[in-house]
Amino acid sequence: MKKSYIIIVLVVVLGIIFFISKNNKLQAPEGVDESITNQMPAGEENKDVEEMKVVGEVKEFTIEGKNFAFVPSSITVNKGDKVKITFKNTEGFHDFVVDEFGAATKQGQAPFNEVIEFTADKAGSFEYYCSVGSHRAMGMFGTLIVK
Ligand SMILES: [Cu+2]
Repeated sequence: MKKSYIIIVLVVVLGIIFFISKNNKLQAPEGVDESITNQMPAGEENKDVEEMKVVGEVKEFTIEGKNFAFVPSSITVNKGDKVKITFKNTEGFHDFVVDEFGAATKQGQAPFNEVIEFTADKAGSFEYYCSVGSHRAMGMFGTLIVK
């Protein structure tokens, strides 16, 4: 009887040691990967999100489309920002396109709203425009400035 108790205790102790050493390995700095990130307490993850905001914020805009203009005709963000645009078509048949960031809404008849998101990962001056017919030539464009 005593022998079997000792074996059980040994197995439990070994199990605990194994569990602890496994956890220690995951927390080692050289093993930084997703499995560690996932195990981070919620508080630490929030800290990371706040730090990331310094690099790239979410910038939200509502841009109205009508015959034949966008309002506003210029928006400015910082490089690295996540840009969230609500395209609000209030008149006519239009879309909203920014080629350089692969961003585009559907083409559609007013009224409709569509939200598009992209990351402004390159600096410069880019044109957003309506790709329907000759609307762009008729003045349906604006400027996205990425600083
Ligand atoms: Cu248009």
